Amino acid sequence: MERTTMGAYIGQLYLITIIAIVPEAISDGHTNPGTCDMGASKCDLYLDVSLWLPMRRNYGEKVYINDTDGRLYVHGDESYNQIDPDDVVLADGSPRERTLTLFNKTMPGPTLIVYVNQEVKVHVRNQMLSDGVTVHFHGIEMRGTPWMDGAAFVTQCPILPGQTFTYKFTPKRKGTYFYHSHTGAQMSMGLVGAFIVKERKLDELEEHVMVLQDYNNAQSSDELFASTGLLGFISTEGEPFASELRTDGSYSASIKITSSLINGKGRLFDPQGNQLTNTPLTVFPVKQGQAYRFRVIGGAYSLQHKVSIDNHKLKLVAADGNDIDPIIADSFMIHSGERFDFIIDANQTVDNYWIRAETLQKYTNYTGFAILRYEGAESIDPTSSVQQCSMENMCTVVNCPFETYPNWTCITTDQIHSTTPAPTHNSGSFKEFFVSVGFAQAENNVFMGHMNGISLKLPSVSALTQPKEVTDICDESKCAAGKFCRCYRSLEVNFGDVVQINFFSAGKYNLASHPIHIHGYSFHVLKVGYRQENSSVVNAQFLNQYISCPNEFCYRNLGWANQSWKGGNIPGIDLDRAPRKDTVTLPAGGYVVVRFVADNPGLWYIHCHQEYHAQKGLGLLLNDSFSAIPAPPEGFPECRSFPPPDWLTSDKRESLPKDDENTTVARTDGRTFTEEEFWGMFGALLFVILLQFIISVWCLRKTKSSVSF
Ligand SMILES: [Cu+2]
Repeated sequence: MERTTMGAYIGQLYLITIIAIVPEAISDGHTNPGTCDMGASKCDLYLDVSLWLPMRRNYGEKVYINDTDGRLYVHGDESYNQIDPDDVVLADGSPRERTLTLFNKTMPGPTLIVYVNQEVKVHVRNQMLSDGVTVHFHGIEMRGTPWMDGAAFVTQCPILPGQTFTYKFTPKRKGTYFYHSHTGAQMSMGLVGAFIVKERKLDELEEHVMVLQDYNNAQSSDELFASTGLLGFISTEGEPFASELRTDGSYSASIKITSSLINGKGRLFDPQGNQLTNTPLTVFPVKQGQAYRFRVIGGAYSLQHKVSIDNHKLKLVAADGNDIDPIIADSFMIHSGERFDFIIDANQTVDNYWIRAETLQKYTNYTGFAILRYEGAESIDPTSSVQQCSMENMCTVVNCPFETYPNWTCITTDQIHSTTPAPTHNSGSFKEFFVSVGFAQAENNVFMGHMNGISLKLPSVSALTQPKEVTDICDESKCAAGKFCRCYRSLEVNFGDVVQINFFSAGKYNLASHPIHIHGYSFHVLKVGYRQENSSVVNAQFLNQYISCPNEFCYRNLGWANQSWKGGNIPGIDLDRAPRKDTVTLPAGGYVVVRFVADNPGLWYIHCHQEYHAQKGLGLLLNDSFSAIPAPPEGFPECRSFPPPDWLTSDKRESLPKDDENTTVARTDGRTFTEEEFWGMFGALLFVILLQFIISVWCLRKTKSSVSF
């Protein structure tokens, strides 16, 4: 009898465990994601992540572009049935095949439209064969749900092949956002899509969404990484690492790109600018006399683009989802992770006009093209020409990563005006951080990304939800002024702190501008500083009129050159109008000052949004009011490494990538428990034993009593 009771008890436990691990069922309608109902309080959206190939209609039907008519046909189809360009992932039209990883087999993924204060559930199903994935909703602050931020090994474990995960959150603010993979280098695989949050009212204007991407038609970033080794950086052959000189004198220090895409379509050019593919492009239809809102998303993983429409002025009305005082411009610059909304008046002759996403590359042409087509115009390529900028006819360009450029009037990021004021430095406890950003020469001549000389090493657990298992925590006292370290590092802030971070593109290797993204926040950009004109970007000293550096590396112990700037007293900043963004371009050799109030408890990733740079460790974490972070939902997935107990201390460690000698390993002896945890577990064990004893005694007595009758 006692055995039966025990068996039932174990059975119950087993059942409870099974119920807990069965994933939420996927309903049949999961291939039709898209727009939520305006009136609904809740909304379910579905994303399937799977492998796919460009220039295919189905798995077996390879598509080609006919040179003479520019239309699509299936190879070997002698009846020449035209293929709808929207049925094919075209990319740059190159016949070269490479693997893509896509949301719902489209590139970009489906545009998701939700409403303010709607409870959104995005069900993600990983249908890949071999790789994990996570989805980050870029710009959504995830207030109260920090574990839904989608940053792999920061806020969650990757979703494994065959697994599902449901992102449940409530967007609080309207705006243009996007979703993308935040695992490894999967943005370069095509895992990007628009995420639009609208107010619950009808659109004032008809809208178009424009997702910009950069693309390599031969290899993904992972493959490019592999050909140099994950830690490699410099390739003497010029590929896969391509540090290309730009016309502003800085470099796009990143990996090889072949083309740019607008909504997944683009054309390939040779270095002389000759068009190599005649890909059908994205067409944005307009009617003469009407105005349209365009939502532009910087979904590139490496390149910065300059967006313009021939013969049309752009009225910029929002930056990173935040309203701004409208700016009339000829074009704007947008880096990976940024978004801009603009309005155009379709006030030109009925015709086709080029939409251009140009890059600043000096010797290569990666321009992305799309077509603005007026109703009544022929279905042909535009013949319009790009605006010529001259001394007499200066072009107005918004969000330049430099202050001046020949024949341009630059409106810099801090000259964009917000409609909400920034916090003053004395409106709470003020915390000021100095963060140098760039690349550093580590051991074996390998270059690593760093912030303050520390290359971020993400843990092998979800740091937010398994904080006690985070290893390789930096011992900053050992990362002395000129020393480079590779470890896990966070900035600590408390609820209510007014946080100011001064990012500097300082030090020896500051060749490139970096789009800095802060998760969990929309911050105010108080000031952007640029390198002096004609100064060499590799000269560490040119910034010294603004900051003081202890040595040429500028890793730690940084400060303002003028001490009176400390404590939030930078002269000339306009708190009432400082723009609000979640991603800001730190100019090569310049600085950016951002400020926000720490009112969103969580563990937030701060990193360069160029995927390759983040992979190289260019980031850190914001440990925001840790004790106030709410507990994750019950059953939230965990993950961890499972080395043999002697792994980390034995010579076997030699076969792991070698860490910098200054790295500290927080736990080398496996899982350790705090005193509280120990007594908690001891109590629970005691309770279970006592319960079993009572049940056994009760059963025994019952057996005896039944025998007596
Ligand atoms: Cu970067």
